[in-house]
Amino acid sequence: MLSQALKSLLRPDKRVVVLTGAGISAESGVPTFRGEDGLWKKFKPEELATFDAFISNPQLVWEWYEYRRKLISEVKPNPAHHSLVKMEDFFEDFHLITQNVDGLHQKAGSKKVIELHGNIKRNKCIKCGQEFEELEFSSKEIPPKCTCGGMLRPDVVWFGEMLPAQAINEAFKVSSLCDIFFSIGTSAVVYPAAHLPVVAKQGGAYLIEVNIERTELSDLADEVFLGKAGEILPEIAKVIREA
Ligand code: BV8
Ligand code: ZN
Repeated sequence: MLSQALKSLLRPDKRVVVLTGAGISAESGVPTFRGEDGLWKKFKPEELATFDAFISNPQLVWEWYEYRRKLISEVKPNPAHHSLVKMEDFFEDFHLITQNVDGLHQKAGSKKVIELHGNIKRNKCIKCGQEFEELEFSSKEIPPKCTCGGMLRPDVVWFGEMLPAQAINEAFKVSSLCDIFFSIGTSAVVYPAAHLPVVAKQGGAYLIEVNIERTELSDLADEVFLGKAGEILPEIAKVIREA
């Protein structure tokens, strides 16, 4: 299943970067954004995942995130997440960059996770910026209020908002320097995250895509594994273990 070229590359001294998207959490039961059962099916991104949408309809946006938080609290990491933990242990220089806000990589045991789009469990005050971990706030209002009186919002990156500078800068740096870049379960349409595999390729990395269908990135990839991340990644982890 793995090419000879890839097998010869999978050595501990290789610098490896992995970028994941909603597709890696699909087999855990978390709906993707653009897939058949996608989150956007019922709603449209511009209606919900933007600051303007929140200001014009805070209750609707807050309830949407509460619905997603509840769903995510009931799901577990799947074999794809667990395989990335094994890869993190195998490679001396390994970075996991995720667009997901579900925290499943950390739940699976990944130690170093670069969260480009924030984390759905955390909230922050739109006035003073104070961060609140899950369920720390007491007010029963929807959305809850901060002690300073400001409204709380999910601490995720909405469309049109800047990504956390430290996270995106580190992501570009490690992507430009790596030997192998895996793009897993992402439609590669959301920027600037979708630029990372391109930067890796420009830096001379071997680009691998794992997805159930071809994407805008597939033509640029050195290898495309069409199939479920939960089935393909354990295969790759097995080859690494036998290396
Ligand atoms: C920025 C957090 C600017 C919130 C998310 C026009 C108008 C407005 C904006 C733009 C525009 N054109 C470009 C932009 C920029 C915009 C953008 O890229 N828009 C796209 C849609 C065109 N980007 C931004 O706005 C970013 N900010 O650019 O700032 C700026 C610049 C300077 C100064 C100030 C501002 C912010 C982007 C972040 C948005 N937040 N999430 C939340 O979660 O609610 S994005 C959201 O999409 C998620 O994070 C998600 O991860 C991400 C990407 O989607 P995917 O992960 O790829 O998920 P998707 O469903 O699309 O695909 C799943 C894939 O998995 C599929 O390919 C499927 O085949 C595959 N799959 C399914 N099952 C499996 C599988 N693969 C393997 N195994 C399986 N089992
Ligand atoms: Zn506040």
